[in-house]
Amino acid sequence: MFSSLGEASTDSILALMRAYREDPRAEKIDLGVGVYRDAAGTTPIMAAVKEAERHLVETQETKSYVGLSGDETFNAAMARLVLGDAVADERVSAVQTPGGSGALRLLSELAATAGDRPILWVSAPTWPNHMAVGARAGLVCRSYRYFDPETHMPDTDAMLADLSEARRGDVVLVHGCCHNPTGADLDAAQWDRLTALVVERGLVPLVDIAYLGFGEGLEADAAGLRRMAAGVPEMLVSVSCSKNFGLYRDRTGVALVISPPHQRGAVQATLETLVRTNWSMPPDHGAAVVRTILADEALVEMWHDELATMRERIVALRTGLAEAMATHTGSDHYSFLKQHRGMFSLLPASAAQVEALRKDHAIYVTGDGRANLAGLLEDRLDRIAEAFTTVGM
Ligand code: PLP
Ligand code: TYF
Repeated sequence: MFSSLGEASTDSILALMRAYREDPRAEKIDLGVGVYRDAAGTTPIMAAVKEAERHLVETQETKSYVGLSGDETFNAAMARLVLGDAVADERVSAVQTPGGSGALRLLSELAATAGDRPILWVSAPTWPNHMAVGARAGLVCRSYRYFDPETHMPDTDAMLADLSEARRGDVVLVHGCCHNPTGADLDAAQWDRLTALVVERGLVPLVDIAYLGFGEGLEADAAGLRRMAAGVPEMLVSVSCSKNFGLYRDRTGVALVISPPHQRGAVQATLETLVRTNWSMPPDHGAAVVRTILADEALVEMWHDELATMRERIVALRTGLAEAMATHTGSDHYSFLKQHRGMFSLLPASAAQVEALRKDHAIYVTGDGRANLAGLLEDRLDRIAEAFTTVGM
């Protein structure tokens, strides 16, 4: 049975994580995998999460199965958190998923099941798992131009030109905020232009939002997605609680589908069929934690404060690195770091420069030059800027 198996294709980000772990150099710096770290270099459990967990331990009475779609209270609270009041409840279907990845997989399968062989359009570049998950779910994938390396910002004209080749019913994957890997987000006017094209050509947006609250704040980060949701007849949304609740390993997310009200029953039923044939029932713990936090005013406030601290730390590190680069290069070439949002920025680094950073300076960024700025430590900014300059970046 297994003789036909070739070398397994590995996720480049996860492979880098392993290489970092195996590097014996004490001075090594991990700017690879997208995990938030505090000033001590750790990824702590948020206090609001700890509090909710304590409450759950004391009050939870059963570990019996949750339903196929998970916890309805969690789903409704997440729909509210992400969509606000942009669309009427009667248009929204929701299922709790194992992480944002579970939501992406489910929504890709929904598109493959319901659509007429739709193409999944993803930004170039994008998170490597997007195409992999889409393809595994049976979708043909194509990419649209997104990033302008000159301005370090989105190239909307190129994006819209490429997407004008999409056929009616094709799915367009859009990053909700904090674009991974570039850090370059669409502004309100760019969201509106994309929405107009989606409506005109009958496309179905799949908005993937894994960093809500990491850019400018919960409301600001959801604003573009909500503008689009209010303007389109159909939309898919994959939401991750991994980063903004720090629940990475508890695998917590939600898949939302916006449809006309009369189709909601069929959509929800199809989602549940897909759930049953994938993981049958979602894992409970992370969603129970999120539900507990979002239902309690004091915990919500605690969570907001902690999220703000994380966001402000990332913004401060962005400014710090931009300033250190200005000092080392005598130019403002790296001021784009301050325009970018979220944990990542795509640095102007060649494959050889990425390799030199790793070999000569023990600094790990992904092969395409993506740096996780939340992996920086304040007292190393100067060393990093010096290394970037030394390798000629
Ligand atoms: N989408 C993007 C853009 C991501 O960067 C990630 C990774 O964290 C995910 C989705 C999925 O996250 P998870 O499955 O860990 O919730
Ligand atoms: O982009 C990242 O680094 C995060 C973490 O298969 C991640 O999204 C990376 C790869 C992967 C799963 C999660």
